[in-house]
Amino acid sequence: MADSPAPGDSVLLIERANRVAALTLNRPSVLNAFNDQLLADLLAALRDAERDPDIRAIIITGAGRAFCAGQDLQSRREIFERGDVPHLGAGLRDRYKPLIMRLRTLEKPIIAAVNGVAAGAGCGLALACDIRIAAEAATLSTAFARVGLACDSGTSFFLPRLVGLGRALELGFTGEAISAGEAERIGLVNHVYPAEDLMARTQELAERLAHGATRAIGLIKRDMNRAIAVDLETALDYEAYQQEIAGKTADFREGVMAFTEKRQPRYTGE
Ligand code: T3D
Repeated sequence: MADSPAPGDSVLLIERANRVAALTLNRPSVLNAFNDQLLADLLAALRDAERDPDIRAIIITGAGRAFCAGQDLQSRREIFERGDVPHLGAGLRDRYKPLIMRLRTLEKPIIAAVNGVAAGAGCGLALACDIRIAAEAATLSTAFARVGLACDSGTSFFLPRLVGLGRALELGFTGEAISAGEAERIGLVNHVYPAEDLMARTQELAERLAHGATRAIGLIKRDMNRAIAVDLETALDYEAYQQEIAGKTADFREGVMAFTEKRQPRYTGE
């Protein structure tokens, strides 16, 4: 079976509408597993979205029935068949680390629309997004230990912060898939919707954010990224530093003017 999209199709589809870029992982026959091309294209698309002032929110989703099944294991099988030894550390530093870092440092909201199974690095990808919205039938699984690997793609960083250490360790050790409903209950996903509503509801939220004070949203993301890894005093100082920046944005001026003039604000993201 072909492991890629139809000839001429890209492994990553990019759609832009109403200030939102929607990135669709497009290797449905292998549940959108990551190969080098998909990782490179996703990183490039995020870089483009970061630089484009017309794009103020990003959605990541998967084509077909899956979100992403993690690293393409067929390519790992080929290493063993050649009699080679896998050197996974270098690949993680060169391909996954830049992707996860880009997701966290990109100062625009990124929403994972988890349309189906998210496993291994596919689960890691979802966890590294700012907000996760799942279809009712979606499942999330660390999966790594089931194929004899430790957690990667930021999973060991984000999972305990999202669900607490005890739950994170169990999910890591077992690699068991949890349902979207259970993921919502433990704080791993923000919202769950019927499959037919998933993209519309995700687009709706993305557009709302994209028409908001997106400079402030970027600063909030930067703040919270920092705050989860430092002590309170450092976090308070960093908030003051960030707010100094926010206070000088056109959006803050507009927010104050709109409030005092009793009208809706028109934010430009500047
Ligand atoms: O290597 C490094 O660089 C280190 C980084 C590692 C990061 C990782 O992500 S390691 C973890 C990799 N992912 C997994 O272990 C998950 C593997 N997949 C599965 O366990 C199952 O496919 C699912 C639970 C995700 C879904 O199960 P199911 O029954 O719904 O579907 P299926 O029949 O297993 O999969 C459908 C097809 O997709 C199938 O191909 P076929 O038989 O129709 O030709 C299957 O082989 C293919 N597929 C699914 N996942 C992968 C994959 N092909 C390559 N790589 C995959 N990860």
